[in-house]
Amino acid sequence: MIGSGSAADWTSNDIYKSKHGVYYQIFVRAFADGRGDGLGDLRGIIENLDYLNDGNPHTKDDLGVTGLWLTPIHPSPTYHKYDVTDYYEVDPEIGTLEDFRELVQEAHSRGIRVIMDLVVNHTSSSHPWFVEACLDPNSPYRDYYIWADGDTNINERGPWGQNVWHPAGNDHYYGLFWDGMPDLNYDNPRVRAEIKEIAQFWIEQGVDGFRLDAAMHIFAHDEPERAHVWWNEFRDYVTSLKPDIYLVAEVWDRSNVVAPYYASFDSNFNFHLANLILRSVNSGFDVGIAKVVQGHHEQFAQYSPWFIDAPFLTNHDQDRVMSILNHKETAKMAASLYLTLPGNPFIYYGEEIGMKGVGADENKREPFKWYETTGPGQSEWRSSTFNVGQWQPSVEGQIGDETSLLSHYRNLIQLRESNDVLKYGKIVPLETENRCVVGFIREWEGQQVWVFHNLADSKQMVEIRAQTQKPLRTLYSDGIHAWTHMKGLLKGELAPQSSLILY
Ligand SMILES: [Ca+2]
Ligand SMILES: [Ca+2]
Ligand SMILES: [Ca+2]
Repeated sequence: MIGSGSAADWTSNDIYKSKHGVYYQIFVRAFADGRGDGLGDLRGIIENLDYLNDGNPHTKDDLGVTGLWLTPIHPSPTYHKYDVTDYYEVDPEIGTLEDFRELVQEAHSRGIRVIMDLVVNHTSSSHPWFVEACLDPNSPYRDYYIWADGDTNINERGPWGQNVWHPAGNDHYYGLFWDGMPDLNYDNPRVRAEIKEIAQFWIEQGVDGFRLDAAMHIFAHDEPERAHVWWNEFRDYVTSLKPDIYLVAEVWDRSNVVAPYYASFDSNFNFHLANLILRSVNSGFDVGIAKVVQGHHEQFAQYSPWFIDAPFLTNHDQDRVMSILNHKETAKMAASLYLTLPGNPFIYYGEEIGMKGVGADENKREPFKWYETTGPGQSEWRSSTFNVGQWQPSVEGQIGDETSLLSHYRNLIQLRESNDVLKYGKIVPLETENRCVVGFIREWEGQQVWVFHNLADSKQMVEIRAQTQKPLRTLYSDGIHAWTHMKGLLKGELAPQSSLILY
């Protein structure tokens, strides 16, 4: 086991526990405008922290998330900012370094940790390093990037059929995603030193961790062994500065490819699981989610005993959940599933109110709908095309409605955050003998929680051996269920598209 010896050096059970929480991904430009120019910014997030978590466990009208992931906030020529021109600044459109420090402080006072995107596979082609590298072949920045030589096939195609070599004068440079994003050269120790310095800077500003963009693409041709050497070097460095730093990576691939990255990172987004959850709730038939999760975890544990899975439904690169599922009750089921699984769930902003969006990336990043029409703080970075008219989800329209999707998210997040077994526990699949019912046990420090989700739009029966020390009781229920637990036998009828959690 690669992880067990080395991992223990850089973490401990207390640190492991401190890294757990429910995260909320904010696409900064779309979330909230605090400065009146119609573009989302850091001030807008600060002003709306009470919506996310007011820091008071006795009030229940806030969402209750305990972590934020901010998409890139650095200066950049694009609206999405995944191509950075200055890693040490905040884009003026988004705010200032002081705003960032204030956001972190205000978030911490509410029990919210803040992580930020670290986009270092590539820079912007407008980054001064790249500009100088192009202008002067003798510049020290030339070797920050990857240049074609006599042996290079400049017609090489990347994994999505795209051109990866792009002309600059008489030369060609490597840019996996597009010509505006030249890849950095991680064979150059000066590049590695620069990236560590950037991370140090943001740790000094108070950040709690990083979401590592395109983590598997660090070396051309996706050489995983070399990527691991670099990421372990990075992990060791940032952990030496901040022992409880949380690292979650984008490794958009199947679980056997993802698993080795647990040698470097606390978490990796579970793309494969997201797909299975959406397929299952959409069809009403479980594809075997609990067993799949258990299988993934066996793979992850080979690389680190401290792995924290990162279940989610969709992110800023994918069609929105409500556009895939279309029905409020089905969207509730999807939420119930991933918010009761092990790991750190990541909610994409707007998912909790059922925002829609498909196709072009901008459609998946529409302004967060605070109001039925409009009001202070509303981002207007683009006019909504998916979230207007008949389908108009909003916080204003849902916050006081106990049957709303927003209330459902709030209830499940608060349940999870208040229950150590749901928060930290591992998963043991249950054989429910019913293809419509997902069943599993969560276990933590000798305690158990029994979870059942009926994905079908009809009542479903379950009958299962449940040898427990005392009869099971209801922890959570969002349907009218009829069930008994006697003589080690749990029998019940589950209401359509609903969940029952026992302890
Ligand atoms: Ca603004
Ligand atoms: Ca509260
Ligand atoms: Ca790369």
